[in-house]
Amino acid sequence: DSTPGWWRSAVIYQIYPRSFRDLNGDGIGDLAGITAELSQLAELDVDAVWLSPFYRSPQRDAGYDVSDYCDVDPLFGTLADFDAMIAEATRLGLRMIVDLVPNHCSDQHQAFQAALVAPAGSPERDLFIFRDGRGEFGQEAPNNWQSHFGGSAWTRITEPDGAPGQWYLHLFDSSQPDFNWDNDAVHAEFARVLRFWLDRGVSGFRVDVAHALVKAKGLPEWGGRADGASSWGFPGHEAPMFGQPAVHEIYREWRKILAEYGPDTILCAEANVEPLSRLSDWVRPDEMHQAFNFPYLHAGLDLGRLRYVVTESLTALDSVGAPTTWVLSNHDVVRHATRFGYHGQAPRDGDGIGAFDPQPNEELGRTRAAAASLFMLGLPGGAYLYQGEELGLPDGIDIPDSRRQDPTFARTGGERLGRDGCRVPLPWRTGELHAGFGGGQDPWLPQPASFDALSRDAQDVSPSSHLNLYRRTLALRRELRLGQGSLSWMEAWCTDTSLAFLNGTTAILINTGHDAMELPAGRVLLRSTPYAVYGDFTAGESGADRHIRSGETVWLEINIEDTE
Ligand code: TEU
Ligand code: CA
Repeated sequence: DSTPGWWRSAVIYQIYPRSFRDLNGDGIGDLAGITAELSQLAELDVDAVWLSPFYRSPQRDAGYDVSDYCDVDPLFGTLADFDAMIAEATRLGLRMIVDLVPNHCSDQHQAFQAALVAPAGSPERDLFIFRDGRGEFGQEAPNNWQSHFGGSAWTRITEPDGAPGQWYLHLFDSSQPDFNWDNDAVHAEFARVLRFWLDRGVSGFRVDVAHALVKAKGLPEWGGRADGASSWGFPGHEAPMFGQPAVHEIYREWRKILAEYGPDTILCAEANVEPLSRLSDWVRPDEMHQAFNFPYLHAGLDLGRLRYVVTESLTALDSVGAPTTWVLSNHDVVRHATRFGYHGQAPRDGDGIGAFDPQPNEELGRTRAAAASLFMLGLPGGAYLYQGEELGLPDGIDIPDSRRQDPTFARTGGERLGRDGCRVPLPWRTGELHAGFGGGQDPWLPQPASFDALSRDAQDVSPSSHLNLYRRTLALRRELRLGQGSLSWMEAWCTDTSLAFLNGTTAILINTGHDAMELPAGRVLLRSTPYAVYGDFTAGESGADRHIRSGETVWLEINIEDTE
C-alpha cells in the first residue's frame, strides 16, 4: 500500500540471507534464492522485507563485519543479483529495507587496514578509536570496557615497525573496530552509503546498534558490564557508550537525506530504549521512523509485563505522533516458539539455550507462539516477523560445538552458546535433501530433525498449519485495519493469566491460565489453536465454541453496544 506513512502499520518480514534459500547449493543462502521465493512473502501478505547484511564481509559476525558497504559479498551473489531482487520485489509490491552497520566495520575494511599502517595520531587512525594503553609500557587497555561478545572491548595492535602499539576499541568482536563518529569523514562516508542503496531502490534502513555510535568524551570507565547489565542485554542510557545525546544528530542528518527520496523511505532503530519513556527520543518526525520494541520481545508471556510495555509504549509514542513497532523474534534471540516451550521460566537473554536447561517441549512452544503472534498482530502499529516464525520453527538446540559459528561462543570459552540456534537454514520441501533449503553441500548450520516435516510446502497444503494461520491472521489484520487502530483494555477480561483489548470492533484476548475462560459476546473471527484441538478451523465448527482455551488467543468481532 502506497499511502504516506506506510510503515506505521506495516508488517515487515526479516530475511536472514545466509539461512533463507540456497539456490546455488553451496550450503549458504543467497540473493538469487531470495528472488526466487519473494512471491511466497507477497502471498503471506507482508508489506516489506528487512534484509540482514549481504555486503562484502569476512563473515566473522555473519556479515555484521562489513569490509565494503557498497558491494555484495560473492557468497550471496552480485550487485546485478541485488538489482534483480529489487525488481522482483517491486513487481510484487514489496518494499525492501536493508541493514546498515554504522557502529563498526570489519578489520579487513580498507580504511582500517590503512589505519593500521598509518602513524598514531594520523587522519587514518582518527576514523577509528585508537588510544595509547595504560601502564608503564602501555600494556593495559585504555579503559575497562567489555565487549558485548565477552572479553575486553580493546585490542592492541602491532605498529608497522614491529613494536607493540596502540589499542583500538571494538564493542563487539575484535574483528569489528568501532568508527569514530566525532570525525566528519565518517559522516560523509555513510551519507554516501545511504545514497548508494537508496539510488538502487531500497525503502530504508534498519540501523544496527543505533544507540552505540557516539561514545562519551574521554571514554570514562564504566563500572557496569557493557555486555548485559539490563534485563535484555544492554546497560541503560547512563552507560558512556550508549544513548549519548549527540548520536541523535546523526539520525537527523540521515532523515534529511532520506527526505530527498520522498516520504516512503524509513529508518528503523535497533536501539536500547529502556526505560520505555525514551522511545520518543528515537522515533520522532525528524529522526527515526521506527524503533524495535525489545521490551515487548522480552516480556514474553508475562502478561503483567506485557500490558505494562504495551501501555507505556503507546503513551510514549503517542506523545510524538509515532507508531509502535512490535517484535517477538529475530536473528539474535531464541525463537519464540522455543522460548515458550518451557513449562517454567524460559531463557530470555538471547544467548542461546544453556547447557543446563531442560529440553523445551516443541508442541507447547508452537501453540503458545501462535497465541503470542496473534496477540501481537492484533495490536495497533507495525510489527516485524523473523523468517521461519510463520512456520512455527523452533531453534536448533543440538548444534555440535564444532559447528557453532557465533563469535560469542569462542569469546566466552563456550560459556555463552551464542545465537546460532535461531539462525538455522529454513525448510522448504519435505523429503528433499536439507529439507529443500539447498540441493548441494550441507547447510552452514545443521537443521534439527523436526524441520523436514515443518517445511513450507508441507504447511502450504495443510489448512490447519501454522503457515496458514499466519496467512489468515495477516489477511484479517489488513482487512480490519488493525495496524491503524487504537487500543483500549477490556478490564473485565484482564486477570493475572489473561489479557484482552479492543481495537476498533475487534476484541483480542489471550489466556495463559490453566483453565478455559468464557468469551465476551461476539463472533469468533480467529483462533490461535485451530490444529490438534479444533481440527480444521476453516470448516467453522470452532466458531461456535464460547470459550478461550488455555494457551490460546481469540479474535472476536464485538458489537460495541454490548460492551458499553
Ligand atoms: O546486535 C546488537 C546486539 O548487541 C544484540 O542484539 C546482541 O547480539 C544480543 O543481545 C545477543 O547477545 C546487532 C546485530 O543484530 C547482531 O547480529 C550483531 O552481532 C551486532 O549488532 C554487531 O553488529
Ligand atoms: Ca548459496
